[in-house]
Amino acid sequence: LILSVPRDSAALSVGAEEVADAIAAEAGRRGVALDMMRTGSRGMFWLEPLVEVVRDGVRHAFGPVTAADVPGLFDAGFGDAHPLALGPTEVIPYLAEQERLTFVRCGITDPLSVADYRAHGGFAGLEKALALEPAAICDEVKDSGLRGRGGAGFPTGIKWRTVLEAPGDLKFICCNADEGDSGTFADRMIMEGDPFLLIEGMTIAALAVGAAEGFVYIRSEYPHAVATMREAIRLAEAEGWLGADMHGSGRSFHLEVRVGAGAYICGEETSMLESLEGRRGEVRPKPPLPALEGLFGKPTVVNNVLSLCAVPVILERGAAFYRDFGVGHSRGTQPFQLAGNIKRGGLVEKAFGISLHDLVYRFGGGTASGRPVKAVQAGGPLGAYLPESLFHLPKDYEAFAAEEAMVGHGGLVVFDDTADMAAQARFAMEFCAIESCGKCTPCRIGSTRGVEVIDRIRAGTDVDGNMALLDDLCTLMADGSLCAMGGLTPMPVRSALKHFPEDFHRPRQAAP
Ligand code: FMN
Repeated sequence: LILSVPRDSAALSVGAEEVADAIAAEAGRRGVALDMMRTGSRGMFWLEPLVEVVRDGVRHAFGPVTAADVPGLFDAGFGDAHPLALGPTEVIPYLAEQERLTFVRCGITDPLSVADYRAHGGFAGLEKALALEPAAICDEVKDSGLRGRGGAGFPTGIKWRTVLEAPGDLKFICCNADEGDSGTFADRMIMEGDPFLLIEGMTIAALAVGAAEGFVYIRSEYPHAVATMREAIRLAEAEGWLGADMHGSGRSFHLEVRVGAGAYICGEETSMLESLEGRRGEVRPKPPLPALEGLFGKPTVVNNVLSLCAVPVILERGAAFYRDFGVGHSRGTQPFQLAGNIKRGGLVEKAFGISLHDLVYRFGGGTASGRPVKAVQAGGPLGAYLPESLFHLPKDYEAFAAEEAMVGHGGLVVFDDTADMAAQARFAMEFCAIESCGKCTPCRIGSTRGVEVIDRIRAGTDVDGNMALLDDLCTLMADGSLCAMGGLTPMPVRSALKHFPEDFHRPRQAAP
């Protein structure tokens, strides 16, 4: 019996470990020879724990499986007649309709087997990069159209070029794996399910800019990701893919994991650098850009996990291959993450250009509660609340910006019609008040005043006067904050006011 059970945190949180134990025990009792592999998650969370059994070389899915289901699954010979049988995994529409470039191995391979990674095309991008000049690697990434997946959407190749051209012998690659956005989990899934991909992407970045050291900054809430990354680094070093004189190339790259202490602001890149240097996570003014004066004042690449994980396939298959996916200035694919009140939550990697409607309904199946969808918050806690009338919007950085919204890290949090958008607007200000690093006044004080003003509006006190005050405060925070923490907090507030005025006891404006 050949099967796999995920060891991803999402699967573990709903009992994957108990299922794996039950399968091992049952196989032992029945004298069945068992070959069980622990994998990452396929990203279909409503089906976790998802057990996959290999029959005639094809993986067949069963889920969601509990430990109590295990004897029955053995009785049925893990056959198609069992009520939990889902058929061949790859033809489940949720998976079959995706365009997986980054998540191509996740849930399929053993995350801690270099051999398995190699057998599934791993390190092919790094092998190409080892034969290229640094500037040529930067150009390939620039030509692919890859933009930063951490939120700001800055072109990755241009950032690398800046670091390459910055003077200095000591340069760093820092991977931002703080993943603080609500409803996001793609960074974690990759680190737990395909950690060599991140190692490969970071190593290519190091070759591109001439860096010899790198750090993966992981939030403390991700203990499994921390452990998996550390072990993967050890294995990659042991097999010569990392460390001194990689594969006889004469080039070296050392990688370490650093664990954050749990602050949303530590995902902001300059704050993350402070934290990496051992200080409290406070934002630094920009300029200087981290690309020129970053970690310990040295030229530094700061990239999100997903940006770095997009790089190997770009090197392996060429910039044009990657650029062929997507629309406008949003090229390639984005691992979108469906969360909140949604029937089929999980990871959907698609080319840019897919509509919100398709993500929420075609993939997500609408709300988990079965009630109508009221809003989607796109791009984390600082992103806009979008009503159904905007669900035609394609996932595209510019199309979202035109509607005062953002794609961000690709997270979507769905709300049904029982949600109170005035309460959500208050929450945005409260979140900022709690998570602000306190360095600048608009963010530190403005957010607290924002909570108070929204409370007065919700209580019906001088609504017109307080509305004007809130608008003024939002402008001040957007224009005057040191970083996008205070700068973007007005986005969810303003979107709630604009799209759901009735929740603030205001009449809906006629469409222009
Ligand atoms: N970027 C991330 O990659 N992960 C995060 O958790 C994250 N959190 C952020 C939190 C705040 C308050 C702000 C203002 C920004 C955050 N960012 C985060 C964006 C980073 O500042 C930065 O733009 C990003 O790491 C750059 O990498 P990229 O170009 O690959 O996206």
